[in-house]
Amino acid sequence: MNNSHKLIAGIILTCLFACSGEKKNVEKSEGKEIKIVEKVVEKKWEIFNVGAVGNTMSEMKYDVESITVKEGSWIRINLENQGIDNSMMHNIVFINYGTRKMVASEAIKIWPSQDFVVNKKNIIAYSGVAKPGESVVLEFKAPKKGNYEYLCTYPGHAEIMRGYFFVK
Ligand SMILES: [Cu+2]
Repeated sequence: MNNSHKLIAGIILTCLFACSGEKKNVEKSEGKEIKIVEKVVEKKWEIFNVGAVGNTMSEMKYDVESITVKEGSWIRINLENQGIDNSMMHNIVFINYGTRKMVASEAIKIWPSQDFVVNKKNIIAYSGVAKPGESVVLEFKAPKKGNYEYLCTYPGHAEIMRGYFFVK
């Protein structure tokens, strides 16, 4: 490589680095330059550890009776199934106030499919099913201020596996 080739190679290299550096901020679309502004909105998390305890249909329950959060916050529910009996399969489903029986009965109808969640219009958020000894995580944004409920939609559990969810 002679000197002029080295110079050209040097220019190309400089250009490659310079160009790749600029690309992060500017993108060309139909000949117009558009500046991309990265907006980092920090989510405000409210984290709750909920245990599903008990090993019989009469014992089983969530060890948290109510959950209160602020409107607009992000909620992370760590649901830990502490049961050991095979029939103890649990999820956690957040619903509109007063719709528990309806949501639960519709879940029974589709037994034993999927996540036992059917009546989506009354559902705010729902987790997957945790088998005995398993944990599942549910993340969602708090709905508007008001009173809500949560329940386990595994068939037969909704009468006693439930709690209240308040958004302030
Ligand atoms: Cu359950």
